[in-house]
Amino acid sequence: MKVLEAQFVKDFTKMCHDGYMQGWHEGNGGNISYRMRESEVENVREELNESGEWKEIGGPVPGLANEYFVMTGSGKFLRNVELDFADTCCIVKVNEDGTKYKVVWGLVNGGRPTSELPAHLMNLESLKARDPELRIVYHCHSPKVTALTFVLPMDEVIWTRELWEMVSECSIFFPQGVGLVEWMMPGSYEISKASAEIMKTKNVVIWVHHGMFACGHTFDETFGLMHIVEKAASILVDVISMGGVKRQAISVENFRAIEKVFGVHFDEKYLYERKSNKVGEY
Ligand code: 2HA
Ligand code: ZN
Repeated sequence: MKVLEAQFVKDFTKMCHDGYMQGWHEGNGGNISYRMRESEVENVREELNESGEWKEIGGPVPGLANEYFVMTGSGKFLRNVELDFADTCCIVKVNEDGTKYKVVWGLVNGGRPTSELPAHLMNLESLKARDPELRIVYHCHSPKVTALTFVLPMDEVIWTRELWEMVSECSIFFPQGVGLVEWMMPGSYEISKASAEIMKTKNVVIWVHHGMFACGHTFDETFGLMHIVEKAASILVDVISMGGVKRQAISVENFRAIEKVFGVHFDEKYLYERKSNKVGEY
């Protein structure tokens, strides 16, 4: 089978398109990775060229040794993925000790995998250890979440509770809450390591003054999660713009009822009785 005929390419392309339509991928902003199933690798094996040279990943991922990944390319516009997948994306293979990668398909006009390659692979390694079917990592430049990183305190408990209060479904879609990474250099080992640490337990990582990472089992689930968090952030920005004081909100009692009805579990740290009805305070 040709790579371009594979279902994962269609799903990957749709996510690039949908994210662009949301306004999350200005210029070359954002990137996506997908850890392929063995059967998917075998199905396209005839098109893979393993003769390329190994390059340093920039962060070891022994848990992903010998695996294959679909990725966007560095400097490529996600807008253009649906126009020319083979120019904008690639398949990379990780070597046997998880320190190097090589491009085995794609980037036909040259280039490298995403500048966030270490973050993607290190996140995917955390996810594989948690649940082998968590195969997708999505990074976008989500404007409302980023706006909030200038005004909310650097406190994951406050962030989680504020976002959960914005839409009833939020706590069900990200019951583990969100993680925060303070400003660090994009593409660096440090920001990748901090993200991968959070992805050991959470599905949403916020890069302060930059954007967001979300993960999932399917492209729809991953995109939906990103969309839900950004929607909640958008409502929170509106609430802050209207003065930032809530007259009423989803209560601790309500969250406990959600836990029962939907069979989810929330860490008690998020279920504090609020002393303040102002956004960003306990
Ligand atoms: O430009 O989003 O974080 C790609 C990025 C870097
Ligand atoms: Zn980015």
